[in-house]
Amino acid sequence: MASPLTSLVNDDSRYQKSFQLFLERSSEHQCMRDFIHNMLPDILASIGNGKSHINVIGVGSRAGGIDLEMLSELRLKHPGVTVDNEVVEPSSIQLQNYKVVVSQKPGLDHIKFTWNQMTATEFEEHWKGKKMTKKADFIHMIQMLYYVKDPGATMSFFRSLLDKNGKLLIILVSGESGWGKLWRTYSDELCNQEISQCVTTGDIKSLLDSGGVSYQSYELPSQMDITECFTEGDEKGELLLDFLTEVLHFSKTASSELKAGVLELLRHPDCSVESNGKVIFNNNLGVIVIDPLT
Ligand code: CQA
Repeated sequence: MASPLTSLVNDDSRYQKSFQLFLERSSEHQCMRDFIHNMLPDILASIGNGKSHINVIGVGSRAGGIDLEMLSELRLKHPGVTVDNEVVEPSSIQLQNYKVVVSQKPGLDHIKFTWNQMTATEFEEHWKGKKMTKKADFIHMIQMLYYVKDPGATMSFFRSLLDKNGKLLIILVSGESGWGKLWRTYSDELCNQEISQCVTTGDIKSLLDSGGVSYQSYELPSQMDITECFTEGDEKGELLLDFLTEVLHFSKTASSELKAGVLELLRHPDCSVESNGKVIFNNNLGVIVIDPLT
């Protein structure tokens, strides 16, 4: 049966609305910040190998909030180095926001920003086309591998850009999260590979293991309050459901059977815990840190 459901990515304004609400209802950004301030410094200490110049690539940087926090930890670990930061971001609005923040924030004079308004795949073509030989010391891909055709191929390309002692950092939802359970259960209905991949760090680890690639991994506990999803007709609940399923107007367009199944699974102990009348969805993230090809 052909899927009658439209992806949320087709309506960017609704995507941004549901994403903003997700950020308010979840600890996603806080848990990333905790990782950046507590674990990332040791990872950053191992890059660069005493060089006075460090090359960074941010893939899917959005408005740069998380990037700038990482760059400030990089500065603390490597005082006095200059940084070349390639920003890869397809949304012109997000890139514009990033540029404004950079122009207003003091203390970024040691960083040269190169703005690439393009997708990761376009960046790969552009890099290969220009026969670039520049290597990177630190590359990060945060919550973006869902949106490439072939996550394994994209990961391999960016890994091939790492200099000796470089690190490639990937953040995705954990295979053990509610997302993983939701996607394993409803892949036929919710995962349209033309639009986005239902990929978790579990899948990436399997790929790396089968290729004999060495990496480190971390689990970041994170929650999302999805209580409003269970109030029929609740506007915010519907926005959150759109975000969870990545389907535009899921409540209005999904079959009643699919809707009932998804709602039941979302509050099932495999996905959520219920306490004090709240339904708290497991939004755990996984971090993978990959070494260069040797
Ligand atoms: C578009 C596509 C994806 C976006 C976006 C716009 C996105 C956030 C904001 N704007 Cl056109 N994606 C995103 C970011 C974090 C995140 C999720 C999506 O946790 C949720 N899932 C990805 C499929 C599930 C983990």
